[in-house]
Amino acid sequence: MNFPLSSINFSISQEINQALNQSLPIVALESTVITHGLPRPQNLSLAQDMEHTVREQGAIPATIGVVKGKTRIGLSTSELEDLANATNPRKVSQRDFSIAAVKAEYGGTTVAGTMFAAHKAGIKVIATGGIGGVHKESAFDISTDLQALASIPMIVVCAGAKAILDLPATLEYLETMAVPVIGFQTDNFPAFYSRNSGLAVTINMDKPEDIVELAQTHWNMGLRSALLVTQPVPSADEIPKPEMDATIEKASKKAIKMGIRGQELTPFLLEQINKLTNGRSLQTNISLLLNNAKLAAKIANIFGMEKQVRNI
Ligand code: PSU
Ligand code: MN
Repeated sequence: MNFPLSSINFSISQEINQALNQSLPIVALESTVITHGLPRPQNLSLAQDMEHTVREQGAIPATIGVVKGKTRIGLSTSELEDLANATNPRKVSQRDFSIAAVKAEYGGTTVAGTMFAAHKAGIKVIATGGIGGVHKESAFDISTDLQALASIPMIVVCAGAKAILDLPATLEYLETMAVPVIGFQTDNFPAFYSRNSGLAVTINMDKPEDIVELAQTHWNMGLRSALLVTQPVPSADEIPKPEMDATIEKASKKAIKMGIRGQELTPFLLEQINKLTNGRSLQTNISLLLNNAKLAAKIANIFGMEKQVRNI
């Protein structure tokens, strides 16, 4: 059977189509990390390594991205290379799909964009580094990721929210929007580069099985929000919070001075932070991304035993 997508602007790769038909475990992977998150050539190698990590766990990776205006659910090897090397790719959240489509552009999908496309295909689990949230300096810069988490029933595995954000405000917003925040083997909300933000998660869970049970219970009750699984970066690759806070503040001040805002802000800050930490932040980022891909695959494996719910 085929999974025809309702729009000519979305298409599922043959491998993912087959996996969906056979109810195999699938992990969606975002691609803004490739187009805007990491520098070249680490962006491509990381994307390939994340796919490899998912496969090692016995699940199938579906990296989602926009190729010449078309959203691909399961980028091929060459599409992934083209996306990683594209000139001026667009950062694609829900607002941006139609723009990328009419302009036939390349685009990296954010967590929100990836959830939107993955959910159309019936995929339930996505792995990322950090979600977007409420920004510190501008109260109205609130990521579409939070809106997506509020309204798209999926499990999102991350290492917390981007460290540059207002974390207490981000957690408040998630509470308002009925998104349970699960700490994987921790009571503390991770702070991306650092293991502990000093803020509490909604619930601590030790096993992927428990996370899937909670998700099923949540959705069976008729709730449509996502569940956010947060996993701290491995200790060996952590950058301590006091050091990180000072670095982030320095980078943020520079951004304000230069008038950088909106979609540009995160890529700018990440680049600055990488410079200020002499590349250590990049290693931390890669480590947590791979760790999250692994956990997402373990969660997907449990879902794989159950019947897929098709939304398209
Ligand atoms: N976290 C990072 N780097 C990133 C992102 C998150 O450390 O590049 C990306 C993710 O794709 C996330 C997006 O979904 O940034 C959110 O962007 P915005 O705040 O503009 O919505
Ligand atoms: Mn924003």
